Amino acid sequence: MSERITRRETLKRGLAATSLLALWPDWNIPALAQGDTDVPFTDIPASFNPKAPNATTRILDIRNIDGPFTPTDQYFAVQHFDRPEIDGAAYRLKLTGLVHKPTEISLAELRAMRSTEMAVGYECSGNSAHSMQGLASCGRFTGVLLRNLLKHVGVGSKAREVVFFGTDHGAQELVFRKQTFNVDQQYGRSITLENAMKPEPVVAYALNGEPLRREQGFPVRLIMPGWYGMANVKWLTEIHLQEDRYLGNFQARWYRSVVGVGGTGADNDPETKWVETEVTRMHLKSVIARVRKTGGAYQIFGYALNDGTPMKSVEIQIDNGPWQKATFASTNSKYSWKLFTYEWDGATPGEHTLVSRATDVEGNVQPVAADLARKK
Ligand SMILES: Nc1nc2c(c(=O)[nH]1)N[C@H]1C(S)=C(S)[C@@H](COP(=O)(O)O)O[C@H]1N2
Ligand SMILES: [Mo]
Repeated sequence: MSERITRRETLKRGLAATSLLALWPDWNIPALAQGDTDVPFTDIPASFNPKAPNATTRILDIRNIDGPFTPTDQYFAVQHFDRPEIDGAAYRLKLTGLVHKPTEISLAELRAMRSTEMAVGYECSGNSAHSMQGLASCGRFTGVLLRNLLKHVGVGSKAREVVFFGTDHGAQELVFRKQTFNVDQQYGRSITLENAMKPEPVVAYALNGEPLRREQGFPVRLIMPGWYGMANVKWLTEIHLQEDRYLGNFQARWYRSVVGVGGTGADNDPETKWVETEVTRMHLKSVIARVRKTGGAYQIFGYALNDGTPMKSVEIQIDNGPWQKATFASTNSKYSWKLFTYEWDGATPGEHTLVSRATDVEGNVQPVAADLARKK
């Protein structure tokens, strides 16, 4: 079940104007105050039921987003194996490999180090219309900057690669040159030492001011602002520095994608070159989460994500009309998700198609449906 890079679906969202709704004037007002109603979407997959997640996945119902940070008990949760239960008192984070002094750090010691707080939004690279774009959240994470931890133990001169191991593991079939091996795989991901020393990565122990919950990686996880979710290793047990590239399953085989460059992207177009890529930083994406009505006023609301490059705009297109600029929430920050609203004047009864499109200051534009034909 390798995950593929997220495609942005054209958000065909129908508005049935027979419903009664209300506007959304302020973050502090709870969702669906008396008289408020959300306009029903007509494109919700029949299989979608956020109230009945399976044991290993929690989907955020994005229609209920009511502030910059996802409440801890709604925060989306994804992992490949069983969620380990770790004793916080006995926990030690191991720093091993090409470090000056291999070190074990307790949770208390980690909490006593200089801490950093960061608003970070991210999505699973498999987030799509199938999960109603609910494999995404935004939280306020507290922890220690990875580079401070690395400086604390001393980085060996040959170290090039920083590997993060989760406690979780499980049996997986590994097919190599047509031979099948049964291996016990541990969740592991690596980044270059250069990326590790950047000022963003956080070894986090709290979300929204509370200790991480079990499903969020208690007691300690990595947070890589601007990256897809797979980079944020939960139940972090070891940080290992090495010279060679790390080739674990979740680094070297999964989280890969094939992208068509040039041409039309049609399978038989010789102009299109197919390139294998690695899933790393988030691509520009915006999602319409709901349409809510107050009196006669309709408000479109959604979130956008990217790699942290300042976002220039999110635009909304209604029924193939002109692109109109949405307004960013003042609470947005560099690595948070970017919430936006658009006041929709003149909504008429019947079904409508709403599309959103994000653009960053470097001129990158979220692809539209036609561009996505080139991604496989
Ligand atoms: N240890 C460990 N960390 C993990 C995973 C995992 O299976 N094991 N899954 C990753 C994936 S694919 C995603 S999308 C994010 C989800 O983070 P969340 O559950 O806090 O939302 O965790 C990542 N970290
Ligand atoms: Mo993921």
